[in-house]
Amino acid sequence: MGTALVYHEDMTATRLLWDDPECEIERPERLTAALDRLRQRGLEQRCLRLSAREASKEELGLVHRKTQVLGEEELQALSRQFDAIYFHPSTFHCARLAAGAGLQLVDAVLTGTVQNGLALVRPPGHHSQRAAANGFCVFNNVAIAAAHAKQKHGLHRILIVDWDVHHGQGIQYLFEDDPSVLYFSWHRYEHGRFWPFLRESDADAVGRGQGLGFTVNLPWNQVGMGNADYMAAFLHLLLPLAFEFDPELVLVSAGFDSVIGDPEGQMQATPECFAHLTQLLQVLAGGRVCAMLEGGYHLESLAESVCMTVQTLLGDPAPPLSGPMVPCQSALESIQSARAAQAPYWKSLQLQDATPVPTSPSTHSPEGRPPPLLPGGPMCKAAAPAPAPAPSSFLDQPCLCPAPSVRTTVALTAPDTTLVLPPDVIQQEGSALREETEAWARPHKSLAREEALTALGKLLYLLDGMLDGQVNSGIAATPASAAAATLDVAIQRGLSHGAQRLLCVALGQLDRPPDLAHDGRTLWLNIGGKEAAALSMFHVSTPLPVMTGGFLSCILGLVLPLAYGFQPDLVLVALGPGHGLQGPHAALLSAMLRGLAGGRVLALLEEDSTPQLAGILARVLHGEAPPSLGPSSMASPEDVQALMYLRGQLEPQWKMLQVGAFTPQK
Ligand code: Q9C
Ligand code: ZN
Repeated sequence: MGTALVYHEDMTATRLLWDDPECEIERPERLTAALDRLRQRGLEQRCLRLSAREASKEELGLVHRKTQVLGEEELQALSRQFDAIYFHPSTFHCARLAAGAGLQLVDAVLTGTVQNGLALVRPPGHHSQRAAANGFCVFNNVAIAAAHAKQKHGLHRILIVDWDVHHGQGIQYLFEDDPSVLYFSWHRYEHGRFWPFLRESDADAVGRGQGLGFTVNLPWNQVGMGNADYMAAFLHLLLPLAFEFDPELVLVSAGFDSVIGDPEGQMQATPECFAHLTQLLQVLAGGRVCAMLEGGYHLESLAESVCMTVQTLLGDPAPPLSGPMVPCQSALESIQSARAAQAPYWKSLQLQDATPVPTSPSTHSPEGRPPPLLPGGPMCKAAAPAPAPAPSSFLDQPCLCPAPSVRTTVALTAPDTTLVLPPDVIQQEGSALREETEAWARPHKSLAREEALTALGKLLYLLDGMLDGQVNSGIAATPASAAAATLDVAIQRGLSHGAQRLLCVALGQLDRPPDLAHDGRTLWLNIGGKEAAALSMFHVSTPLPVMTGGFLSCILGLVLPLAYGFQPDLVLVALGPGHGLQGPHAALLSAMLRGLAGGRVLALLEEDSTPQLAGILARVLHGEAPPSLGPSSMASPEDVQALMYLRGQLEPQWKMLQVGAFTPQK
């Protein structure tokens, strides 16, 4: 449905006219660097360009007490009345354009003109308060947009995600007693020793009155937070609350001073991380995401990260994250303390009283089963995650993966005319050579039948297209009786034709292929197994959660932490016999797995799946937003118990699991 890019060149006019080392980093080149890079990458041209308009006095009045235009001689004197602020003769015009750009973006998304978008603006907004400019911010662009979405569009639940490295205290103050706005901010805090030095930036500031639990602060107490820390914060803190909140709109205070290289933030996360953060937010609110620029002072990091964000809003798959996915101790402590502070207000963080913490896996590991085998380091050398890049190496190499010419292919046995697909999703005609297909099928009895062979030929052709880089993702179908064997062949074919690490998420009754080597190249995850069991760190099985809340906990607290820790370069997701997943659940899982392997995801369905299911999966793999799940029920005691057991087994090896779903309070 499209991505809007809202901009006006006039916003480059405001600049610092005197000497002030604190303010000089907020300069016009921030906008031109970002825009030039978007053009260079061909991304600007793919967006709906909207020329920013000024916000009206009434619109500014939604948030701010009074606004006045001052003479030039008063500007410097006025600047001194605020913390970290400069005014220029053009500042009020620019600030009204910045606020107006946010309003246009929200209007374009909420009227259905576009699916999502970015407003490239300055001055930034999130520090601005009802009657005070602060921290380079004049009007609070995101807060005005939120108030407008409530007043003019009648929204009841708006999520604001502030990934700028500073605390957006202005947004916090404006909505602290308002339960219709959930405000999440992570920020450099250093136990209160970093600007703006506020006690209320800490994790125990959770809102007031009706708004208790609707302010979520994640203070970073050390610099150097990286991709693993940011991903852990989303998986284990923001997203559980966000799904429970079920927003109608997501606003992003998109500051990029939280990216590696920025002088203010001193963090380590790479620009690609912001593609992943964006993609994770796109599964909320039916994909209605409005990002507005806040900080970001390293021009190269800023430009690259803006490209990552826009590219992801456009639906392109996120480039894989590099570096070891191990959150640092300080990050884990911060996430845990924020979870503890929020737990009274959110079911998704609570452990039900009825659930005993299992000390032995008696209910989940029947007698006779060998004890869980958790080898310390069976990962073969070739499969070990790449070492962390040198801090500045990302600047030397282009971060874009070569885009496959075809993003998504549907390879059903008989091309289905009732399928509703985006125009550029291809229905595949081709099949692998008959002889080759038969050779792969030979060891499997269930692949002897003609129908199974036909389906296998189509699957192999699709898989080869993906491994060659011609196709990014796809769906294929197989007769139910041949599902396990077809999956087995797909795994072997993937591993022998270039995949270094293959993640297989098998839903329903699908057993791990018996001849699969234990060399760490395949991570096998079965959802819908009889019991929770970790036979090795690469062979995990869990029952299908019975409730939506349990399903979300399973994805956020188990599947994605394992997947991001494994860093696969190919993902197979198979809906096998008795998978029991409803369309929206299957769509959400697929949408989130798309963050792995550069979006190289092959979904395997049963032949008698409905065209609706095939259609929804094809659209999601193509980059469309999955439908909202609606209000989520709590996880059942069985769901909680299975997850806690697996976490206990796997956490020593898979560090992204730490502080995840249902940590018992120590
Ligand atoms: N070195 C935004 O990013 N100066 N505002 C802090 C610490 C103020 C940042 C000094 C930074 C304001 C939108
Ligand atoms: Zn900032």
